[in-house]
Amino acid sequence: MLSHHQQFNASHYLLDRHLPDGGGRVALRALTPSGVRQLTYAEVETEVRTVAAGLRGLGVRPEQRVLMCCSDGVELFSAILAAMRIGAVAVPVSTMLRGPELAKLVVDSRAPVLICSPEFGAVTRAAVLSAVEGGAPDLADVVVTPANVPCDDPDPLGGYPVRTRDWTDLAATGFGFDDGLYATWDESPALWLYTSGTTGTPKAAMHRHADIRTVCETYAAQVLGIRADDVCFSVAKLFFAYGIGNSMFFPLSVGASAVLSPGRPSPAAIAAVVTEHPVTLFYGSPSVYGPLLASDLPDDTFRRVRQGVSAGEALPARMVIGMRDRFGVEVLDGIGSTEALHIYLSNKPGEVAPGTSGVAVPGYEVEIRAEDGSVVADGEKGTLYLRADSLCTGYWCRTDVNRRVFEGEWMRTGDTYVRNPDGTYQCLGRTDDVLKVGGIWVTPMEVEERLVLHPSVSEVVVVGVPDDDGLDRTVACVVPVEGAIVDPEALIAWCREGLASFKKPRHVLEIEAVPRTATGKVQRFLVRELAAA
Ligand code: 3SK
Repeated sequence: MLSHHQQFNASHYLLDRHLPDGGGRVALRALTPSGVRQLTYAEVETEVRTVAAGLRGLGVRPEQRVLMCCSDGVELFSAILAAMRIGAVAVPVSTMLRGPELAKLVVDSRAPVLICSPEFGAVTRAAVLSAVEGGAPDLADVVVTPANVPCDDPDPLGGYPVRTRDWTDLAATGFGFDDGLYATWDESPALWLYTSGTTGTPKAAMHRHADIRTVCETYAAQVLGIRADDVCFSVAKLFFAYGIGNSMFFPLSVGASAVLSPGRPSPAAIAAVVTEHPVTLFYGSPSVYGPLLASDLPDDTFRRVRQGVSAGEALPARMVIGMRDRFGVEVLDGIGSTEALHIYLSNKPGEVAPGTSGVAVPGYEVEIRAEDGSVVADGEKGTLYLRADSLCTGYWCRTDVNRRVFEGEWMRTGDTYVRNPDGTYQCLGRTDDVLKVGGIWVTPMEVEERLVLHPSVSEVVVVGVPDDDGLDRTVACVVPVEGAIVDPEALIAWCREGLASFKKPRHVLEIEAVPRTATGKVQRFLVRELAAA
């Protein structure tokens, strides 16, 4: 064997390793239409072996991709672990995609097998049809799981232009096939996660088996201090990098457990989970902390939660403080990326600096660089660069983007950051979102933070729209609090009161909702289009 071929399989690391003495521990509590399905580590392993043999029975070979468009449940959880177990590549994709978007991923991934939930039957059928017609000769089988949310598809297996089988057939297909571990290496491909960022076509960030161990040993162990008695609940689903770390990698890395909830994370649904299950680690994002704070949930709803986490976009300081003062939950805001697999800048327990992304996670290195590539001094803004063992090996078949984004060992994140005098890092938005107004830099986030304090404002996005001279003018796109009136003059005066005058928006526009990506990031290019219309 070559020296860089260290045998390692993430599925073994997460699951089989615990079996000698931890097989009876609860690994999973999956919410289904008929109640909670609770599985021990030994039961998950049995499920994973069954799916592994089934995939082998379908002819899946090591390093081939298995595409999964499934709601969170036992099937998706075991399919991901099963694919990695047999050396194949798990590719869980967003359940929010429409048919043509999913078709592109079927074509791009060259997956021979697509596993889907019947809830997304119409979308997957349209996608498979269009993909097969438009250049997906590799796709041979679609496997339909049981539904994890009520679903009335009259013919879940019908209408696919390839072989179709249900979950029970998959098990039967695997009869007599090997369900054992494939001898993957640290370096072997394990997981692809499609990311579109805030613009552009989706690209698959390719992760190795070793990357999964890295995020467990760094962020989960050294920031969260995750323990075997933790119960994790993540609002982000398993197809997000944030969600798969929160609900699968982290709990399984220490013999802990996760609650999987396939539904929409309304405040009431979140409250039901954290009160009915002994959740100790709650992973959210600004888009859930805002509604939680606006809700009338009892203040002791999160009494069993020992730590809250936030990622996706910068958590406003008022939400950090609100969660602490009202619900007694310390929320660690951090920033991660699909490319890094999880969070690389984070606040630490007991050392939270509200409104910042905290400091580098142990094992991760960041630099803030000016346009000429030099590292800027504290207090100066620049683009955040990241060096990390868990960085993906690149984007599948996207040489153009790879050459722009990955610079040797470093990745250009495209986020504008500043390091504060106390050593914490503060997000100022995307590198290309910072505006120059009248020759002076204006950071949209600063203006947004001021505007959101106004009682009539629920959400706001500030963008630059070029005027006739091509010069940026700032437009604040405001979603009002229910029943409130947006008064542009009053809001501009409010900004003038709290900010240097040049930072006030030139225009205020009322919008119904902030457009966001599947991962909850604001789609500023769409807001810009609204503002320019
Ligand atoms: O958006 C983030 O902050 C994030 C965090 C963890 C994993 C993945 C992502 C995109």
